[in-house]
Amino acid sequence: MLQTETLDVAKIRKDFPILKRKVHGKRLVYLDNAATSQKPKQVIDALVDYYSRYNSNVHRSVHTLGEEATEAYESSRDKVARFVGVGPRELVFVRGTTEASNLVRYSWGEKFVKPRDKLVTTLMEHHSNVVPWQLLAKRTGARLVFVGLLRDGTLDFAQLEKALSESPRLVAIAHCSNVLGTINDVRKICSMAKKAGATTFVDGAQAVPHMPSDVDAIGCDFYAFSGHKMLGPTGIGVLVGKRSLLADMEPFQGGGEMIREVFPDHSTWNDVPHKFEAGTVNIADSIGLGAAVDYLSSIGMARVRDHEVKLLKYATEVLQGVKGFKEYGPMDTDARGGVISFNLADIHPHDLATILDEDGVAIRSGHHCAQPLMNWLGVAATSRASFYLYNSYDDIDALKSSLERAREIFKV
Ligand code: 7TS
Repeated sequence: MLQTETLDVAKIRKDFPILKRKVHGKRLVYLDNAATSQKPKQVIDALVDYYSRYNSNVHRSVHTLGEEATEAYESSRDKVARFVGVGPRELVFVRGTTEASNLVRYSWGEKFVKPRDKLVTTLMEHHSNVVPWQLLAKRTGARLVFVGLLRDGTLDFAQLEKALSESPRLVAIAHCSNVLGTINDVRKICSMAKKAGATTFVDGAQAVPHMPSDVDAIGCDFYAFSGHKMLGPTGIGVLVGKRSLLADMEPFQGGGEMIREVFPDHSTWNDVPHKFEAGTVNIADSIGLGAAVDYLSSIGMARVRDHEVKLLKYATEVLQGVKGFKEYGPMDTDARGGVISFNLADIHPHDLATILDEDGVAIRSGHHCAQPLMNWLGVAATSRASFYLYNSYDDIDALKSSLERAREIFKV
């Protein structure tokens, strides 16, 4: 059953060469999209085209190749900025979400955070939205505070209000959890945080690939995401920042292209966003990300989201029928991304993922770089299936039969 009402999955799958391969002689059922997505040939072709036709450095050479590369790099910035509803001057190309939070930690944090300041994050964060703030707290003498969750895996707003009553310097929160799938009302949270005088950092790594994004409307100070989770190449991602804030911040790395003038005793900085893009940038992959955005736009993000909600509803229903299946996260599928974290009886998630792999079914197992959350759930690890636009009901059926086979093998 390849057709959902929203997307023509059979047609989409033809664009993804990797989906033709077999794993252990079985059709590849790729359900590890929260870790990284597969790439359509349009993105692969954009990389080949750059390297084979106009490979050159950007922002420096007046020859034809240099001009073409610069034009492609900057038009990719324009495209990605439009895709998330911001201006191109607010968009810094970085390696990914992790580099974005570390940039904020250095360039904003070490300038503006003072001893005894409070930094607020939550128990559902990926480590890239925890560890940089721990390092910042250690360096500045600030204190990191965690907002907890309600039993259904949604944010505890009473705890958030309490944390905000102490006038924190920073509130850092995921738009969508990579484990529970919880979609946070970041617009409301940023408005509350702003009233409390805090700067806001939103981790959009699991949101931008899967739903329409309007970062300007969220009203945050910083917003980050990774290209490789949204059909783009690895090694390219985005930090969006308010222009005045980016202008006030210290540079992240020093070197070529981020300067205006260099004297023996000091330097002055290039305009934002170039101030934060030192050295030779990741030209090819930023162009690849532009192609990914074109691909997603041609499908339409509202349709991608709608498709994933249908898959989530179907999966929740079908998998509940597997004896010993225990799912984590909010049960309201409309307020949840296309992610299902689960355990099956007492089978270790790594063993389960190995059995599933024999059937060509790729899921992730482990702590998902969210150990504070695992601790809160009271488990060392979970298994996780995560969906994207090329998945369909047949993938969920394959997951179910593989789980049944694991039950037989482990006799649970
Ligand atoms: N934030 C969230 C919510 C994430 O899910 C991830 C990666 C990151 C940040 C870091 O992104 P990166 O591109 O800088 O690595 N999440 C996962 C995952 O769930 N499984 O593998 C990577």
